[in-house]
Amino acid sequence: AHEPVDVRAEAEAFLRLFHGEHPKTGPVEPRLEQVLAEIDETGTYRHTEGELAFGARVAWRNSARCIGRLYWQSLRVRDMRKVSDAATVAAQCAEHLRSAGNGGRIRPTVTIFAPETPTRPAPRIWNEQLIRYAGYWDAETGAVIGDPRYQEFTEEVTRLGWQPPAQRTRFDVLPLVVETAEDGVTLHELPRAVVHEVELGHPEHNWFAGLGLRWHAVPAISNMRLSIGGVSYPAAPFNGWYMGTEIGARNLADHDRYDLIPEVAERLGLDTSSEQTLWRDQALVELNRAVLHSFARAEVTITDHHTESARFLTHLRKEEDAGRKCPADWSWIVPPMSGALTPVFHRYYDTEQVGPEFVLDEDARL
Ligand code: HEM
Ligand code: NRG
Repeated sequence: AHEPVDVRAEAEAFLRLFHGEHPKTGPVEPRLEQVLAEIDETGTYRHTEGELAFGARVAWRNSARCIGRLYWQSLRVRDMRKVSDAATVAAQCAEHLRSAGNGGRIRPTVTIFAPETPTRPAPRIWNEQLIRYAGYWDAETGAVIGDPRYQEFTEEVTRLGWQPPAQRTRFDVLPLVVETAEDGVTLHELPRAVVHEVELGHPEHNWFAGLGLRWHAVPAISNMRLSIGGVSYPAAPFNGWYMGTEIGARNLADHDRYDLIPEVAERLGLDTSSEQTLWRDQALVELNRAVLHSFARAEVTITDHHTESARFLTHLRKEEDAGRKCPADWSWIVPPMSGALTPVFHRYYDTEQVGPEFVLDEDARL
């Protein structure tokens, strides 16, 4: 459950924003009158396609934790508001991955499913992202096989009836869990063809490929509610492309994730007898070089933290020129390695949040 929203006030603020930024749509008053009447009658209102696309793009523009916002205006918006049944939600998530993955030339995309209304609950996707790897507790070794972040979620989908592959690996793709009023909680395996993955190798060290590491090409967050002008879209999965450090400095490196720094350091033959040799830092750099090299070799869109930091400053400049504040969260914007080497480190940001926005609900699963 979230804060009660004042639908009328939020609708008015949003419509004024939309008409203010789109002079060609004419004065806001006639549309506002129509929307307020619709709210009086039904408790909610229907966005036009133009309002929906603008709302989604501005929700990206307002994402204070996102360094990748320079291209917010080019977000592809798939209007799936007609869709509320589980099978079609799952099928359209698969189609999202296929069309957004686009053979490696990734296209930032959001798919917007049916909104919450006073008379009908919206569909929900339980997964944190459309593609995530299972984590299995292995009693024999007392360690997790796969991604420890998803150990609990993996147990939950297993209780719901998911059958892990006979041969478990570190990179088994979890099924989608879709919840709807009509069908309850349902499991849906993603078609293999829409799960584009990159096998990791290193530009110089041939042994690196032998580690058997891989990662999925498309990060698609699926547990954030899209909130536009007093209307809530709980199922609105979105994607851009990866910044290499998300994989190389966090997913594969964090101690409570794949924890690969010690193994990479050992294979590099580093002196791990003292922290002062900075063997961790050296291994981290090679792991991140492997990620960027491998995505480039596979012709899958990716960005590095230097390029992206510079782009983000360009974005800030453009927002300022447009007369807008740009909310940003320093602790998320600064990359998780080499922070002070990037210009985003050396300044502070506006922090007050504004709508439309993507919201992580308290009650979101994982
Ligand atoms: C967070 C980069 C596209 C919305 C982030 C983070 C990075 C990033 C590095 C921090 C993630 C973390 O530390 O775990 C990018 C890049 C994109 C992109 C390189 C390429 C186009 C998008 C798009 C949207 C979006 C298309 C929405 C339409 C967000 C949101 C967060 C975020 C809401 C915060 C997620 C959270 O709270 O967990 N992005 N992003 N980003 N991004 Fe982007
Ligand atoms: N760190 C997460 C993904 C978070 C969002 N990052 C993006 N979003 N690049 C991970 O999977 O590593 N995006 O929409 O592109």
